[in-house]
Amino acid sequence: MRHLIVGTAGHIDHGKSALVLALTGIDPDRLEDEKRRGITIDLGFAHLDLGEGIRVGFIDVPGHERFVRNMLAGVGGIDLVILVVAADESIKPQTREHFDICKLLGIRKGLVAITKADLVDADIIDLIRLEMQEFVRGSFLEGSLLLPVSAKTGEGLEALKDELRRLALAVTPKPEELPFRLPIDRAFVMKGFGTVVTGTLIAGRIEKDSEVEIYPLGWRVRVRGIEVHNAPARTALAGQRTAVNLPGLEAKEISRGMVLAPPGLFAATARLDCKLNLLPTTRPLKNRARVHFHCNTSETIAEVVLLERKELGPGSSAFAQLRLSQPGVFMPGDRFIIRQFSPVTTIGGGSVLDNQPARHRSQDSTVVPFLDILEKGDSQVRLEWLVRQAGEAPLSELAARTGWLPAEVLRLGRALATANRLLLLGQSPELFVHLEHFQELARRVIEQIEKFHAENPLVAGLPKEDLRSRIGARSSPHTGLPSNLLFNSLLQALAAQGRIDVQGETVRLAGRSIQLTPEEQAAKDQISAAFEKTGLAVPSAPEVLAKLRIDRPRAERLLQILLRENVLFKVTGDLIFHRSALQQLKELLARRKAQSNRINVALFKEITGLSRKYAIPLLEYLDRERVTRREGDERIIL
Ligand SMILES: Nc1nc2c(ncn2[C@@H]2O[C@H](COP(=O)(O)OP(=O)(O)OP(=O)(O)O)[C@@H](O)[C@H]2O)c(=O)[nH]1
Ligand SMILES: [Mg+2]
Repeated sequence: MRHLIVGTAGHIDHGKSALVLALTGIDPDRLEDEKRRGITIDLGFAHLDLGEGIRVGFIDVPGHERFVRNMLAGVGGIDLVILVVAADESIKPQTREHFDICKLLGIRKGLVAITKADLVDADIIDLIRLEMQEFVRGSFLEGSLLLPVSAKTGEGLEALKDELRRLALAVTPKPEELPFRLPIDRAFVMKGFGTVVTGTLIAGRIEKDSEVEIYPLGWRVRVRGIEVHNAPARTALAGQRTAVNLPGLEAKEISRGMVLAPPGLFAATARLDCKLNLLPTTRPLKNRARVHFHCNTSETIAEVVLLERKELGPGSSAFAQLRLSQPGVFMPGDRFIIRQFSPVTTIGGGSVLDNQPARHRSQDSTVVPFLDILEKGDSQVRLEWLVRQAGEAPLSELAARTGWLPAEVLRLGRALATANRLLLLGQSPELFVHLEHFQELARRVIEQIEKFHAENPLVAGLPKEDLRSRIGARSSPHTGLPSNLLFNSLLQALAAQGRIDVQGETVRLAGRSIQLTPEEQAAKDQISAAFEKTGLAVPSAPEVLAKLRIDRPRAERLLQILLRENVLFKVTGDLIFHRSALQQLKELLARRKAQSNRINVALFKEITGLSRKYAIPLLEYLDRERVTRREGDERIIL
C-alpha cells in the first residue's frame, strides 16, 4: 500500500473544492459558513482509492487571501500538488502566492489543472496552457501535465486520476522508520468519544493503546482509538490522514500547531538555526525583522537574526537564527514559510538545520561552517558535528536534535566510534563524546595537574573536584564542566596509560613524590625528632612547632607530609604523637594484659604517667584502633 497526500492550490473560486468533490465524491467544505458563503475557509479533507495499492488523502485549501494562514497549516504535509487555475480567469494573485509557497516548501511533484474547461472555447484553453507553461518554467512543475478538467461535465477527471497514479509511484514515501510525528490541524470533542485530534502523519507510525505526548503541553495520554480516512485502524502510518482519540483531555487546551509524538523523546524549542530563502519579488529583509513563521501546522511570530549579513536581498539565501515567540517541536529538514509582519504577504521560506542552537555571538566564526555541514552533510557527518559542537552529548539529546530513533542514533554513533571519531561511554543511556574533545580534556588534565604541582611542591596531589572545575573553566560555552561520567573516564584512561595516579579523591602525576630541598628535609627531620623525643607527653602540635626555627606555613606543610607518611598520628585536634610513642603505648598495654585484660582510666594514667587531658583522647584512639574496647567505665585490652 502506498499512502500519499495530494493538496490543492490556487486562487479563490477557481474550482479547487469542486474538483476534489468530483474526484472523490466527498465535499471538502464541511463548515456551515463555507456552504452558505460558497467559499472555503479552513482546510477540507477527502480520500480516494486509486487502485494498484495507492490511497490518496486530499487536503483542500482555501484560496481567499485572508485565509492563506489556514492554507499554510495544510500544505506542509502534502506530497503532490494540483495547481488549480480557472480557464475563465487564468493566473491571479493567490495562484502566484500558493505556487510560491509550494516552491519554498520543496514540494517536488504535481500537475496543473485548468478548471471550468466547460466555460471556455478550445483556443482559450490553449492560451491558458501557454500562460501556465511560462508560469511554471524553471520550477518543479516545469514539464508536468497541464490538464483541462471540468467538475461539471467530468471532462479530464479520469486522465487526472491516471496522472496521480503515475506520480504516486514517483513520490518518495514519508519516512516510516522515524519516530512518529503528527502535527495537529484540528482538535475537537466527539460525542461519546471525547477529544479527537487530526493531522497528517508526517513520520513514523502510531499504534492504538500506545502512549503519546502532546508537545509542547507535555501531556501524556494513551491512544484509545485511531481512524485513517474515516475508518477505524489499529495503526496509522506515515503519509496517512489520521484522527486520534485521546480520552480524558480538554479539547479546548489543544490547538492547531501542537504536535503528537513519542513521550519524552523530543523537546519544544523557541530558537531555530535555518537556511532562509527570500522570494525575488520582495523587499530586502533587515536583520532582526519580525515575521510570521509557519511550519507544519504551527504559526507564530519570529525575529530573524541574520548570521551572515546585515540584510538579505530579494532572491537570495543565507543562514539565520529564528527566535520564536512560541515554542514548538521542529526537526532538521522541516520546511517553513515566513510572511511579512504587515501587510501580511509571503516573502520567503527555508529549512530547519538546528533545533537547539545557542544564542550566537556576532563574532563567532564557527557558526557558518557548522551550519554549512548541517545543511550539506550526510546523517553520519551531521551526527559527528553535533557531538563535536557539544563536546559530549547524551543519546536522548541527540535523538531530540536529529528527530531520529535512539536506536538509529546509536547505530550511527557506533559506526563513528569504530572510525575513531567518537567515544561511547556508559550504557543506557550512552554518552557520546567527540574524540577531539576527549583528547583536549586529557591534555588539560595533565596541564592542570602539572601546574598544581609546580605551585604546591609540598602537596601530594589535588582533589578530583578541584581538577574538574579547573579543566571545565576554560571549556567551550556549550559544555561547561565535563560530566562525572566523562571526567572519570578521562582519569581512568590517563591512569591506565600510566600518566597519572588516582588515590581516593586525590590525583597526581604518575610517579610523583614530594620533592624536598635538603633544607626542607632537615626541617622535616627536626619536626619528627621533636615529636619522637617528647614521646607520650607531648604538648599540643602548635607548641612543638613554635619551638623550631622553621617558618610557620612551611612547618605546617611538613607536618602534613609527616602525617601522610604515617610518621606522626593525629589523635584528636592538635594532639599529635610520633609513631614510636604510640608503639610504646601499645607494648605497655600488651604487657599489662599478661596480668589482667581490664583497665580503667585511673590505672591507665598510673601506668603511663599521663594526665587526664591526654589519657582520655588516647584511650578513645586505642578504641578506634581496636587495641581496647570500652565496657562501661572499664576497657578490655584486646
Ligand atoms: N461551470 C463550472 N463551474 C465550476 C466548476 N468548478 C467549480 N465551479 C464553480 O465555481 C465556483 C467556485 O468553486 P469552488 O470549488 O468553491 O472554488 P474554490 O477554488 O474551492 O474556492 P475557494 O475554496 O474559496 O478558494 C462554484 O460556484 C462552483 O460551482 C467547473 O468545472 N465548471
Ligand atoms: Mg474551496
